[in-house]
Amino acid sequence: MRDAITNLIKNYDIAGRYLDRNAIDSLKSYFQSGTDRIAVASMITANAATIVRQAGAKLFEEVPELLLPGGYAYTTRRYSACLRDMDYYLRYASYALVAADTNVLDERVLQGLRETYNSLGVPIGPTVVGIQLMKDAIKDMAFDAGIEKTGFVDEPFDHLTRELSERDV
Ligand SMILES: CCC1=C(C)/C(=C/C2=NC(=C\c3[nH]c(/C=C4\NC(=O)[C@H](C)[C@H]4CC)c(C)c3CCC(=O)O)/C(CCC(=O)O)=C2C)NC1=O
Repeated sequence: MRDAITNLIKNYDIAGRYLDRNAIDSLKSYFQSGTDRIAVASMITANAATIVRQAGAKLFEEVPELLLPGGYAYTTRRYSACLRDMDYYLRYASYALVAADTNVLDERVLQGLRETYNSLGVPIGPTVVGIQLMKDAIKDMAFDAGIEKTGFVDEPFDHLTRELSERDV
């Protein structure tokens, strides 16, 4: 698992170089966004159940066939598995937000996930919609709490989306 700082130091150590202007700039931007990252992570912790439930409800409104016989949230078992997956995405996204690095997502969430979904037949498209709905809800929450620049919130959710959607070549 990596965070923005260990990653940067590792790269400079490999090159045997002192921290230069670029390094200092990215450290500054990490520390400047730090308080906001922590605030958003604690907002997620306090509202996780609601965020998952509401994003799930919206997802099933947008893609109602998921809940019908033959759909991938049909039966209580699958429905719960779906919301549980959304909860995983949210929890790991909150770690990645604090780390300012998406490596934790690669190591703990994404490895083998697309293959698992494909072999079970779980559709990726609606999963991505669910992830984006959680992102939007959190950005609204952050903005309402007075955080003006919420762009950093996109990183982990867009990373999950990008990696999940990637096609085999
Ligand atoms: C922490 C990292 C981690 C992740 C991410 C994870 C995902 C994950 N989701 C699974 C299943 C599943 N995931 C879904 C998800 C959905 N159904 C829908 O209609 C939607 C499109 C979507 C929700 C947004 C469903 C329905 C299953 C059960 C599929 C089945 O068994 O038929 C499975 C198969 C095993 C199981 O059922 O538990 C895994 C491994 N497991 C992990 O340990």
